[in-house]
Amino acid sequence: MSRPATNPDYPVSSLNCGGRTLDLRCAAIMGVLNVTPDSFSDGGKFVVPEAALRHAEQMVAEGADIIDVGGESTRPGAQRISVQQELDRVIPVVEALHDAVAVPISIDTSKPEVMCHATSAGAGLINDIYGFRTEGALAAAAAAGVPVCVMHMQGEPHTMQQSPSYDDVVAEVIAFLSAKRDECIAAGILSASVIVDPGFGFGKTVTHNLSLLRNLNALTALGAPILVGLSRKSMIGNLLDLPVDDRAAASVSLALLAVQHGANIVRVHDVKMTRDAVRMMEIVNRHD
Ligand code: 8Y7
Repeated sequence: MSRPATNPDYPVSSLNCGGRTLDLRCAAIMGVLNVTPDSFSDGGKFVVPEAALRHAEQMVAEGADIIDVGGESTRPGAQRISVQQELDRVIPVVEALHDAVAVPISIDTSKPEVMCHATSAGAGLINDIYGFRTEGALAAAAAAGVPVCVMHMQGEPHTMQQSPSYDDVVAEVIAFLSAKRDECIAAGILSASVIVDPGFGFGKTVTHNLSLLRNLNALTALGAPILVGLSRKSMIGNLLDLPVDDRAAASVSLALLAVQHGANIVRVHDVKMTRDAVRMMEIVNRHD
């Protein structure tokens, strides 16, 4: 049975992630796999490759369509780590995961060396929250020949939440992503391989985040797959006064709204709940 697209106007139905297919006819679930000792929500739990592997396998069993492996914490105020530290953390995990699961693997990094080694080790997508602004990052991504996710961020992680400011957050984020995508294409990345992400929480107040979520549909004008990360973010803590380990229901609700407003990929910690909720919503939406 052929399944209608989440967004019927959207031209790309799948992405080739280094030989593994990410189906975008329905919203895809990206499971977060942090291999950092200091990540804000599950920091320290998955530093041992064995434990990381088991967690990834569980997410795939629960319906994750892609696993995003990250070795450097990006929470506000986090310190940056060296290339070698990041390689030591993520490469063994990417290699092991590539053998252990069949879904595409994404590497969350801004370092060209990590992009290069991780894609050689089997990663099929590069997720750079810095939007490939690091010297050599665009060239490394183009050489890797895999799809990329470009994310909007105002400022740098350690200062971005001090005083985020926009005249029109939606228009500015769209203009930024459009220019970034042009840069990617000029560097040799296929236009159909560029995913865009408004970067919830990255140099944005709660009001900016809400504006972007309510108007996410405006990003579909870019004609690119849209990825969003809202899972367990501080916006939920601010609005509902919930600690990070009690944000699952609110995160699922935000994921549903994002898909309803045009997101093609949702980056989440709670895979099973999000998968079930998104599937249910898609079934209801299609029943006419
Ligand atoms: C995002 C992300 C994070 C996001 C993309 C967290 C790595 C912070 N957030 N990547 N990474 N989009 N593409 O809360 O929103 O998980 S880290």
